[in-house]
Amino acid sequence: MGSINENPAFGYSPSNLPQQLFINNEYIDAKNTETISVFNPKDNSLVSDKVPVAGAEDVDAAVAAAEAAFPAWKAITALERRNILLRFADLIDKHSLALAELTRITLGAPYGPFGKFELGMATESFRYNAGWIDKFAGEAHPQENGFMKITRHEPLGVTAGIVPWNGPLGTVGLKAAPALATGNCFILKPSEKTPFAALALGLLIKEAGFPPGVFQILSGAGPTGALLARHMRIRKVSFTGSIRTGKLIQKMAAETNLKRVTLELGGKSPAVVFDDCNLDNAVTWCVNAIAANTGQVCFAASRVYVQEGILDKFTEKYKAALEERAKAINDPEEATTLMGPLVDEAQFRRVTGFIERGAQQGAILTGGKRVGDKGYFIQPTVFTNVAADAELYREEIFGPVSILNSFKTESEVLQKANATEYGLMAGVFTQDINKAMRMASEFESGMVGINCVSLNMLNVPFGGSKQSGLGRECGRAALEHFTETKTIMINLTY
Ligand code: TXE
Repeated sequence: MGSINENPAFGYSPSNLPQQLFINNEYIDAKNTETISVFNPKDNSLVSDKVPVAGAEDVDAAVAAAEAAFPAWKAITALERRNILLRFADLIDKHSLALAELTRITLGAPYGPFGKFELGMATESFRYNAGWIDKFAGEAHPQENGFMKITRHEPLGVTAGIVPWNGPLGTVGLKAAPALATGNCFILKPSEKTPFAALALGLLIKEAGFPPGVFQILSGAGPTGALLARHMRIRKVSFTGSIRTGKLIQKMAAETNLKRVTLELGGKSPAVVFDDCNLDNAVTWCVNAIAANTGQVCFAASRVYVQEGILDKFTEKYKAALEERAKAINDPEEATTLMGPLVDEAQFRRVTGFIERGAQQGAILTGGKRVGDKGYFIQPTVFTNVAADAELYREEIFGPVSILNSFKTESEVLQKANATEYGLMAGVFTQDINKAMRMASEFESGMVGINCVSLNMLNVPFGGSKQSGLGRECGRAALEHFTETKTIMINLTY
């Protein structure tokens, strides 16, 4: 993680918001005159009613600028490209407090610990991918029958990233960094709910030395995202968001130019806690897994399965720790706040709707209530005795709501853990390495944590199986997904 400096002067702040598109290294007014309003989730006050919405002409302008920039960007030396990415990471670090504030006024995330994690993910992803630039080589095969064969990883051209509101800068790092590192141009569409930290990056893009057109930012909502997903000259869209929208993007890509698509979608991730685990460790991870970012995390462990021998002890500690965490629900601007509000009224209605209907589907162990009478604060909530066909059990809630279940045997819990269309993450807590590895190989998920859960690391692939996603971010895998492999065959016999 980068260091958090004093507050150096930065061009944008809550009283001077970035409210223009960033095209060809300039902030410009959108041709489209539509705008979006955004509110502060801590009190529902209006933050801005002037968030620009990029329309077809704006998207075309960004694509044209990216196309013009691509040949030179693809051709610059690895060293030059690496240095630009590293400078950009340093600049995000330098202005991390200002960027965190621009996020906080619409997401409600307190700076620490989630805000810090989120920004660190962005900067470290740029550094990690910068390190790959001169190492992401192709293969040379042994000569055979007079032929030599080599492969190269070539950039796709103009690419786009459509990102969600729950990690407005972290997700930019995961997408933009491998795209740019491999020589693509990249157009970012932030979420309409949290546009400002992303829009403010334009200042840093220019200062870091990205040539005009290489890295651009177009704000807007679903229709702007659809313009990108349908664009005939965009060659890849990397998306993070809901399964519903992910499927639409895949469809739009197929109907237009078969652009490459990476989808990082939702989850209903299980944490399996065996009798022989280190109990305090299991409780700590399971609590953070559902409370971090007020549960608005794709890999949140929202189904916790505890073996019968430790069910009572685990339940007591899990409940107590979540109630302790609830005491740190407060104004996200206060330094001691650990849990802020849900992102907006729609998400608040969604989560409270699940909780209200859930009262008929199971028993509330703790939580269930709104905190305060303004803004969208909600207690961490745990349900027990929920039937496997209840919506509470099946659907992603995307709030601080988990269900606690008991189990007897390994085979029983595996069947339960895997009985879902989601497959993002799974966690297992046990001191028995054989059992842990058996579980790890049987979980139907893109990622598994052993004695940990709901985490990601930049140098290993991140993504889901089943309907939780398509393709991978992070690690070398991300670079592969932003390139086309070209095979070259050389005839040495004539
Ligand atoms: O997601 P959307 P929403 C889940 C979570 C949440 C639910 C709804 O369960 O409660 O989705 O959230 C853009 N073409 N996750 O409505 O709609 C949109 O502008 C192209 C899980 O915010 O998927 C935004 O930039 N783009 C999750 C992005 O898609 C479109 C993160 C995400 O919005 C579009 C967020 C369209 N037709 C929500 N419609 C995770 N995996 O972490 C919308 N968008």
